[in-house]
Amino acid sequence: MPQIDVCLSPELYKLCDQENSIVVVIDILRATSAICTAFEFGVDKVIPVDSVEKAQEYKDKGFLVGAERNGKMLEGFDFGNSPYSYTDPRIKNQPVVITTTNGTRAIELAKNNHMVVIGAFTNISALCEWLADQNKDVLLLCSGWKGRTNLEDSMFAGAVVDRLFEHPTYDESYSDAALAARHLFLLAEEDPQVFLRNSSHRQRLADLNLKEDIKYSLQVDKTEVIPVLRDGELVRLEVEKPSAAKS
Ligand code: 3SL
Repeated sequence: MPQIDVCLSPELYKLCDQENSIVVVIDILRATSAICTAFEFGVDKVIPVDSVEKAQEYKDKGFLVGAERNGKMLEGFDFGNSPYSYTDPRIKNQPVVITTTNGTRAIELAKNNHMVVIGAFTNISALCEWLADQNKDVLLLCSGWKGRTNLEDSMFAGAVVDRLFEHPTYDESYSDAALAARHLFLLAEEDPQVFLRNSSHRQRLADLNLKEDIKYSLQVDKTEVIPVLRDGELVRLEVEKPSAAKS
């Protein structure tokens, strides 16, 4: 029976079974929410890089590049990490390179896995429907903050566990971390914004006047795109819809 596990921090990744699992990288505030937005707004592919130096190399070659550290957009680049900046018409049919404090680091960590996809509230239904059809182990990898656990990524992991909880594929196949994340989500679901009110990253972004980004990133189902990592680049996963396949 396939298992669902939650890796509450990148520091724990080496302890999780990555080899047989689909790894879902999560950075709700804000990298994976921003990446999903970029796909919804027509980006051709997103190239995640784990250092500002690599991002600069792409910038020098003429790529559009998003670069963020500690919540702030880095000078000299095209975008920061706000999902709103990836609604820019310049990204349509273009590749975009992105480096962020934690999200792209988590992608880098998982990049050698056979299947890495991107999860956010903004694509949660599409993601969960697809996961439910895969009949594979799932590892929900929370990006956290500089190696530490954070509330919003754990809460999202719990939302995914909750959606798959009753599914026959995953019947009672949960790690303790997955169960803990689900409990957290059940506490949060009535009003995630209120639940996150005292969380460290929410505070950090609120101090930077980024409250709108927080609201945006907690909205569900703004896109059906599931970004998937192929040869180090994020592209749209082609999802075969059973009904469409039959007709
Ligand atoms: O760490 C990251 O990848 C970012 O999402 C952090 S921030 O939201 O831009 O502060």
